[in-house]
Amino acid sequence: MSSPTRDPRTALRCLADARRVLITSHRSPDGDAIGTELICAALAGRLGVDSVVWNRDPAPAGLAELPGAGSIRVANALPDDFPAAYDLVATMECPGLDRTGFEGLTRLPVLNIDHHRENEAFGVVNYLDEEAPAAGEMVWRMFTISGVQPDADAATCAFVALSTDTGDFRYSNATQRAFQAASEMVAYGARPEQVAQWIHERRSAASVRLMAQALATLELRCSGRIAVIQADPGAFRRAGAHPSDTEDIINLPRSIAGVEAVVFLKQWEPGITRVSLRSKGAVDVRSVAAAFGGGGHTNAAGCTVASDLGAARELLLARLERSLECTT
Ligand SMILES: [Mn+2]
Repeated sequence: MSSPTRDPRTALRCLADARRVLITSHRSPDGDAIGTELICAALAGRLGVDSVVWNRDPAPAGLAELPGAGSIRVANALPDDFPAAYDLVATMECPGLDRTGFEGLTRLPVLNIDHHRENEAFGVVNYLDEEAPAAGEMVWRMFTISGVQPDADAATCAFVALSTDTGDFRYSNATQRAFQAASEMVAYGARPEQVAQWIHERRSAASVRLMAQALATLELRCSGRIAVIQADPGAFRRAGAHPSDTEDIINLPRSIAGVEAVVFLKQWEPGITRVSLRSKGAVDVRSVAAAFGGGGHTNAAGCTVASDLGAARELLLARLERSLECTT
């Protein structure tokens, strides 16, 4: 263990000193997770370091088209040649090692790269920067100081990470730093219109059907400041949808005038409810998620509640309404 650093040079040195690195990220990987893994793999390659990207869950549909995504391996356990054939593990945006869904990663030194505030600093090197707009921007910084030039594919993967985590440069983390990095990525060949198609125009029909089911449950509370939607096992069944088909649905209720916070409750297996939270401005949903053992950012967070949807809904809304000081 070592104390956290925001200096990309420390992380770059750690990666460059490796012979073969196993790169991984969190379960249900999003654009930042996948984009950051791929740019890290690209950087490793340019530094002469072998790498394997090894995930517990598949990438969302559109991201399978990202350059290099075909080389990502998805499995329930670590590779058979782990740890013998590797000398480093690199985790991308995992606040805790358990988020990877793998056990035994600590048999090797871990390079921990993340921008979540609650990161547990579990690595031998902890490159942590909660002001980074995306984990992909952090690895992009490593690339730009490395002395090797990112190619268009690497820039594209970094742009996917950055535009995903900033909600297409609309969230509060769309800072000057985010736009500066985006400008560099485009200069190196990232194509925003291609990335937008991958992220926004690769939905499955089932996910649009699930969207209809979820939106039909819309309820406004707290004088219209809170919007709640849900998808229960019946909704998943009727839509023919998978857990990965829930992405983006939460952004529609977020667009309602006057809404400050959105809750999306999802249940596809007995006794477990996944909760996504979004908010605008200073409304902090991370603390609400944290009260249930989850985490995230001020305006985007999530948690898992070990109960069926109805009970989880009561618990979650009670906590959120207290945090927004709702009177009605
Ligand atoms: Mn992220």
